[in-house]
Amino acid sequence: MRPVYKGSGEGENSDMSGIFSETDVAGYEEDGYVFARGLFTSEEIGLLGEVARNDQALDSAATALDDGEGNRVRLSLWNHPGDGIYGMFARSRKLVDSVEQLIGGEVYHYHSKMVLKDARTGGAWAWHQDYGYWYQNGLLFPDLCSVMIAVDEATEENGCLQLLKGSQKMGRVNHVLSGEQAGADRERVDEAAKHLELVQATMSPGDAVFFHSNTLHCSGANHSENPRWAMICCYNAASNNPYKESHHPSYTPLEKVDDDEIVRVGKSDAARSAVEFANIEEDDSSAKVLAESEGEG
Ligand SMILES: O=C(O)CCC(=O)C(=O)O
Repeated sequence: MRPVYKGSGEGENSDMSGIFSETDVAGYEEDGYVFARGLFTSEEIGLLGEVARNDQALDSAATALDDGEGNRVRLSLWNHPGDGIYGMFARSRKLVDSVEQLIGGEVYHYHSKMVLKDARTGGAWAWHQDYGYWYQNGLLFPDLCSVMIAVDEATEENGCLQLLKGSQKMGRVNHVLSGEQAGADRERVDEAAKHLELVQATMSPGDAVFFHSNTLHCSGANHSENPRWAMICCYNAASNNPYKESHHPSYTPLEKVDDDEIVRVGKSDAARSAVEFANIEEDDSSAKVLAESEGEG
């Protein structure tokens, strides 16, 4: 599917004027994901890649998590989108309006991250649901959507995202800590894999895949000579404000920007990489809670 961007809506936060057709929205509800090929232009994604690769703060903020197979998963995370190029992507109308179509109402920015899956060393991600983590954060409903934006070409060789089609219908599966990552109950994942199609989310730079917070997903290690960096922007429904505080934000109105702000900001040095990175090791309590509950039996 190659969406045709219909242009920005005026006014209210939730104007439902995203890129998706009714068939796409129905596909998301059925399958738990939908692709938006070419959502970002080569100029937009080129600027994002250039800024990110030269961003010392992003590199220093990166946490490396042991994948249990001898490689490390590197990622940098930020809670508020900010006014730099990362924020312009996460706040762009073509992205946010489209998420709102899928969620069915106003959303806010829950956090974004850059996954730095480097050539030869980038680690694997265990099968999990995002809501498997986020459930711990006081969110009553799985009304969240993650959007993975390919910065580099994502192939099976360099560890593209893998999804189990329709797995969001299973509801939340138990998650246990394995190594430094929380993974979904393996017995259930193995059984689900006998019934559901495994989708390799191969993507070109600028492509995006939108997926439901209960969609089971994972990715392999990068054994290739090519990096596989991707930015993932996560959104929560405004109606699903967490009932308790956590390391990710409660409802904070999202100020959308016109799509051409991506290039304007990306080309202006001053504002290019303005964002406040989170300290995942200190702040992220989702996995720690799993570790504690395991300890409690
Ligand atoms: O980058 C990947 O391959 C997977 C990332 C992921 O699943 C996540 O951040 O929840």
